[in-house]
Amino acid sequence: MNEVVISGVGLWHPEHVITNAELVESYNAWAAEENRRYAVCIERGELEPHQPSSVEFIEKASGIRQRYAYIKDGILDIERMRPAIPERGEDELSHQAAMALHAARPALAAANKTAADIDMVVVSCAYTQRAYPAIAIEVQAALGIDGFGFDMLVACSAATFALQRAYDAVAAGSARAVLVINPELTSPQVNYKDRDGHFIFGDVATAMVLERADTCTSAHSYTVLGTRAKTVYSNNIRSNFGYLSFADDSDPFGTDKLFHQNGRKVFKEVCPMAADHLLAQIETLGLAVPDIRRWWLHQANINMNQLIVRRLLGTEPTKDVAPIVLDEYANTASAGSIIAFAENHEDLRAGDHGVICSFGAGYSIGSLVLRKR
Ligand code: CO8
Repeated sequence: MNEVVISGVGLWHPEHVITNAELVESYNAWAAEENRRYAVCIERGELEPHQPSSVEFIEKASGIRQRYAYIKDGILDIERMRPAIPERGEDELSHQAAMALHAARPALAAANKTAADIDMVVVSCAYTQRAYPAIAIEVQAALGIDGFGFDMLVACSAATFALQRAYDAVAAGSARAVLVINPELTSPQVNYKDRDGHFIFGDVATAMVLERADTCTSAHSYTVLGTRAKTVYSNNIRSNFGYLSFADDSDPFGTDKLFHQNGRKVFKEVCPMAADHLLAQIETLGLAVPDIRRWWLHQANINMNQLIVRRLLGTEPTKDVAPIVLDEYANTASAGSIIAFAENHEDLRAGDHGVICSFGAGYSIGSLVLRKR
């Protein structure tokens, strides 16, 4: 088996920012309008009035202060409450491929690689904007890569699961180098009329290059010591969006077709699963918690990350040991742990260990243990 390294990472975020204050102002205006419209039903007790959202709750419950939006237009408009993303023609670059390219190019540059070095492209994220042709093949063509590409969907673990497919391919020799890209365009799936979830997600794109250690010329590279994936079926995080809507006579734009969750249950069930998974993963490799210099964890909720790190370390987590990017980016589905890595890896010294880990819908947990070279 070949020794496999992560040799480059790329991160791109859209220019548009939505603060908690903007989001809350818009939601509360919409809620007040709905309460006015249905005042008679509310008066008769037939409907519950919408309660206001609050900036304080969002920051305390999630750690999120703002998020990036690929297209901001429409999201805060109470007559619309969803981004107004113009449709592109079949002869134009798709939105998600455009996002993917923004992250792929810096990842290739960081790895000192060109299109000619890459054999496999994986676009892996929570949603792809179409079924086929794969976004990965569109990106492959745009970059001029001769090889193959495919899309993968594993919700919040899309990035880590794709990195594991890349690791397997390079280790086995079926690809010399792999480009894994996560164009997380989450805003079209957010229900901005749902007080419990309107603040959770942001848009971003991340990318990584994996290759054989003997071809690596990057300034910062990490040997992948091991990978681990786990899934356990749960309905607690769900989106029913899909192609059957055309045939099953359900409302293709119904709220069940958007992201919805039982956040409390997710919190309670996923935290212990993730902590146990991480412990088992490092122990398999002969490592203990004090051997891990940095934990690049999934970014869904700051309280969740603190609980997991406290359970692992037995002490209060610091941002140096477990960086948090939620405040700036919000939950970016599978890209969160990769953003944490992208912004916090160059200071590691040769021999330092780190762990990338995702957890979320499915349920799914994916991890990679790395050693700086
Ligand atoms: N403003 C003010 N008050 C609010 C608001 C709000 N916006 N929302 C809820 N409240 C109120 C509630 O009504 C409740 O009031 P009461 O106590 O009177 O009933 C009170 O605040 C507390 O509510 P919760 O118990 O729901 O609050 P929590 O502290 O649990 O926080 C969270 C809610 C932030 C949702 C938290 O439960 C959480 O983050 N859980 C983990 C969830 C998680 O990690 N999910 C993973 C989702 S991501 C994923 O898997 C990928 C999916 C694919 C991507 C999708 C892209 C769109």
